Amino acid sequence: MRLAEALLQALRRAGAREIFGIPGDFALPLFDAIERSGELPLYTLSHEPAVGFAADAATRFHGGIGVAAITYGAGAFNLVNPIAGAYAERTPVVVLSGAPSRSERSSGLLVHHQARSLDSQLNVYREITCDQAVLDDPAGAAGEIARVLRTCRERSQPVYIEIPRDMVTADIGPVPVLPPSPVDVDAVEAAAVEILERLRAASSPVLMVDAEIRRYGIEEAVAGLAQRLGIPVVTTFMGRGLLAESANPPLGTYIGVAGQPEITELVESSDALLLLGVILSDTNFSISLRQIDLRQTIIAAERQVRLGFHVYPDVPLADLVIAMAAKARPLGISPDLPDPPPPPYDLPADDASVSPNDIATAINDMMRSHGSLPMASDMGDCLFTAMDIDQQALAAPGYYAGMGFGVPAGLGVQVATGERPLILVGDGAFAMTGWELGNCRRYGWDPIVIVFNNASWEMLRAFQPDAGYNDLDDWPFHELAGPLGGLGIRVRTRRELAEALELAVATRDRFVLIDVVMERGSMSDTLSRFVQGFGRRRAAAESG
Ligand code: TPW
Ligand code: MG
Repeated sequence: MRLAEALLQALRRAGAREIFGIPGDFALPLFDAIERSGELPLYTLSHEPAVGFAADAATRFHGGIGVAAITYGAGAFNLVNPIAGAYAERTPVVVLSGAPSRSERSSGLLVHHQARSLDSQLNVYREITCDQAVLDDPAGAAGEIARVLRTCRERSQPVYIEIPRDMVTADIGPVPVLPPSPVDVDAVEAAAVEILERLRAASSPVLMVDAEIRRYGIEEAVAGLAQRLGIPVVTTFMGRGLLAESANPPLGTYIGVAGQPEITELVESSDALLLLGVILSDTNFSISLRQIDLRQTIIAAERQVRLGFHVYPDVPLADLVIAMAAKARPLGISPDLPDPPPPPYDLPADDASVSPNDIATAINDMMRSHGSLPMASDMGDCLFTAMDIDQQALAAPGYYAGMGFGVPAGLGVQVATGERPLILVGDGAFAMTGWELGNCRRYGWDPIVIVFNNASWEMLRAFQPDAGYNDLDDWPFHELAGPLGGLGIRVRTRRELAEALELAVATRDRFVLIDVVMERGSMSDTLSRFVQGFGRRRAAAESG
């Protein structure tokens, strides 16, 4: 079989559902093979960062693996940032890069798009992917593809595959289906038993979940386990949106001082905090009201279980959850579960100017009337505002925090779900990747996009109030929508916002951009508390 076909079939078998990409001459043979084989649908976008964000977000929604196909050098280096983000946030995205042919490599000339050496690109990607293969040898290619795809799934992180352009049509053997990497079944059992004993001995155990439970497709299993144990569940900031559709959604989201005090108290006073698939990041933990001693918590993530100083290596999260479920009996605690305040509803339709919190309220009202929409959010106050939106499936860079994610991620969400997504994005982030909306018409995508337009890098201003460089110009984003194939509406008041959302819901054949003009300095309550919490932490750290 030809290499490209074998590769595409193996990708599909490994859980790929689509390819996002931008071609270039080194990748033309590969793109031809993608289009001709029809193995996976191909969506081209306008700038490689968007390719990576869309592939990442689609993967977060459909499970399986994502694919980002780009050309050598100029294309691949443009893709570095989203792949770094996917690495940090544990999304399994396969990078397919075209590359110079074997004869071009040995010609002695510098090749266009080359940075330093021909392998500079590979070396950069070694840092941000968990396995790499350069398919320059027909004899070894099938085995390399199989290994890299297995690593991608098992580590749930990006991998890198480089395809010299003359290799696309090379004959290779069938790509084997590798068995899963060995797991120490006894270690899994022992870890499950020890965790359950710790929980049973505790008086206020709490389960906190994060990205990995979605990446490994075990959300339902975790929900079932929690219910069997009778243990309260919360998500991290990064994990907001997990289990949103479960029969027993989480009590809320832990954001330390920035979050709901009831949830903060529950988590920080727990004597057995079980972190399943949790990323131990500063956005998740550094704004604790009371320092959480991570050595006293139980952590299962990155194929490891840690209880204090006791470490079980090679314990896949899914295996652990299954083993725990098999042994789980009700913990017999009847905790006084807090009743966090319900999300805000019923926005007054008046002529007051819009605040970020109003946007959350308006979205809650809209979804209550018309059904929920899957969401993607950028970094910025829009993500903090999203914490007040009644729990919905959400793709957001809650840990890596890269701007520019929101709009292309929303496009990926629409591809993965077939549903119309809701995209939350700041004006600064929209200026980075918002143009990608111009690709909606070709593919029949119709997201609803809410631009938090405060003519400002407001989140930075919140940390550095006197800085002039955080002022942005007032760009009429709503006027850009029409020429790009969408409908644009600018709103300034709460009444206009509610009406615009109704109109957006009723407009089904194109994207709708609602440009919400807000005052500089107007911030969501969650972001204000987050900024204050960070300030206090920094002051405490500096005073020793
Ligand atoms: C790729 C640093 C974090 S938040 C922010 C910046 C520049 C301002 C965001 O402005 P926006 O939203 O989108 O108007 P808002 O609500 O704050 O007004 N470059 C990248 N990523 C990050 N995170 C930054 C810079 C940053
Ligand atoms: Mg802004």
